[in-house]
Amino acid sequence: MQEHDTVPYALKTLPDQESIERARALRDTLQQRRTCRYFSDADVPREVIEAAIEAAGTAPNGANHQPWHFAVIASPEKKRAIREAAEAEERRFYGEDGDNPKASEEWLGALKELGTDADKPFLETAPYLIVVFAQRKGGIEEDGKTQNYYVSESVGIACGMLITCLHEAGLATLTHTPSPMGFLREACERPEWEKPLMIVVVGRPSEDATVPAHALNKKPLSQIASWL
Ligand code: IYR
Repeated sequence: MQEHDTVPYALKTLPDQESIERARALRDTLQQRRTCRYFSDADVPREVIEAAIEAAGTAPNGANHQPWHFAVIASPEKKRAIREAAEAEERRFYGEDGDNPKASEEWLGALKELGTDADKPFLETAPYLIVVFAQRKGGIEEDGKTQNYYVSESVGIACGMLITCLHEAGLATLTHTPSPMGFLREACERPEWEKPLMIVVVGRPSEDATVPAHALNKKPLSQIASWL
């Protein structure tokens, strides 16, 4: 290694059995997570959102530039504006605007089991929308010039950690990706070097919330892993 400043790595290691139990306990918790499309308008503590964003901010990332920004939307006016812009894009995607759909037939076929359409009421109902931005440039100082590295990978991992923390806190989430989503940069007053990556919708499920049965169909370990 080249010469650099260091501090000790103070990770508390665990006995094997406890390690296994804790990994399985978190797996069991995460196996209960569902993408939610029916939200209640009940408020949730801002402290949970803050802690989850702090958790996301610990994600591994390129050169420790931490190339992310989380714009938290709670204002009803902003939520309505985002819903209207997102639904306009979705109507074009699904062909609900009278033109040919922008999505291919194959893509629309793949979505059939999920039952989605251009209607996105949850963008107004849920108490919080977290709009996640990827900073293409900026470095740790966010100067808008310094090159950032592995931006999509870094911000993708951060989103995973955000969702994990929110789920652990008993909140429902939906990762929503209207396409294109350039309108979010203006709505959230973010600079041109930031690219919106996704909206994480956060709240409690409505009492009659359902999830598509298709969502329970998870690939087994034997299919998703190989051991070499
Ligand atoms: N963004 C659209 C379409 C959509 C695409 C995929 I891939 C999904 O897994 C779900 C939806 C929408 O939100 O309806």
